[in-house]
Amino acid sequence: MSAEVIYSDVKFTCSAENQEPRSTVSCSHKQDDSDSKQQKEKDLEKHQHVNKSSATENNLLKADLLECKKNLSEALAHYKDVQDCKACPSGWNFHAGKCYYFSSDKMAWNASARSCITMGGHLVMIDSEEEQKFLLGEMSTKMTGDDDKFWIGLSDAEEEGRWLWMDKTPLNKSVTFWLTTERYKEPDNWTEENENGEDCARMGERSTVNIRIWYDASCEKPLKRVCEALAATPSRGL
Ligand SMILES: [Ca+2]
Ligand SMILES: [Ca+2]
Ligand SMILES: [Ca+2]
Repeated sequence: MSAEVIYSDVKFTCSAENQEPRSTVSCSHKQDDSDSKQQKEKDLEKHQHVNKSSATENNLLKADLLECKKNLSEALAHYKDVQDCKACPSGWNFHAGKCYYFSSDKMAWNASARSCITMGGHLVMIDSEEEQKFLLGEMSTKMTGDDDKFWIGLSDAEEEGRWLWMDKTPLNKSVTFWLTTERYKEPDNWTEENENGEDCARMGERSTVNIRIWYDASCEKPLKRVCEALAATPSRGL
């Protein structure tokens, strides 16, 4: 009687009369086990080495990731600080790194200049067409009458015809916006209203797109004013 055993892809016959096949298989199998064990030890050693390298690499990656997370958290916190930072005091308008205050009360030019300084700024000094256009846009919503204009920080009180900004910088003739029409040619130092003439500059005009709307006027006239100041900047750069 014989039995047939199938073991994986090895097929052999067990028989009482003939033990040879089993013995051969058995010996051969023992030899295989020894080789296999050595190979397995080598593989294990190699695997452990690879595992060790991988662990080191993983630790480095983990450290990098933690550093990235820390930097990202700091950047986000700083971004929030910048967003929360109020660049201008309440009641002032922010524009291009500056703060502007458009008053609703009226004062003579000297009192206006002092008031701006008390508030931490100065009467506005206009050094570009862009700034002039910004001011006009803001003023157009704040003027209630044709003569409702704003003092700016420009005066020729020290020497007639020599216009100086608040910081004593001479007026740049390539950046001036005096009203010039067929009827008016400012500055005209008009003396009919005040015999001392007109030594202070005001600006503004309702319902106009003309950006040339500076006038010289008597410094005693009570008018609104525009103050300018540097905007606050965050203490750290992004
Ligand atoms: Ca300015
Ligand atoms: Ca004058
Ligand atoms: Ca005038």
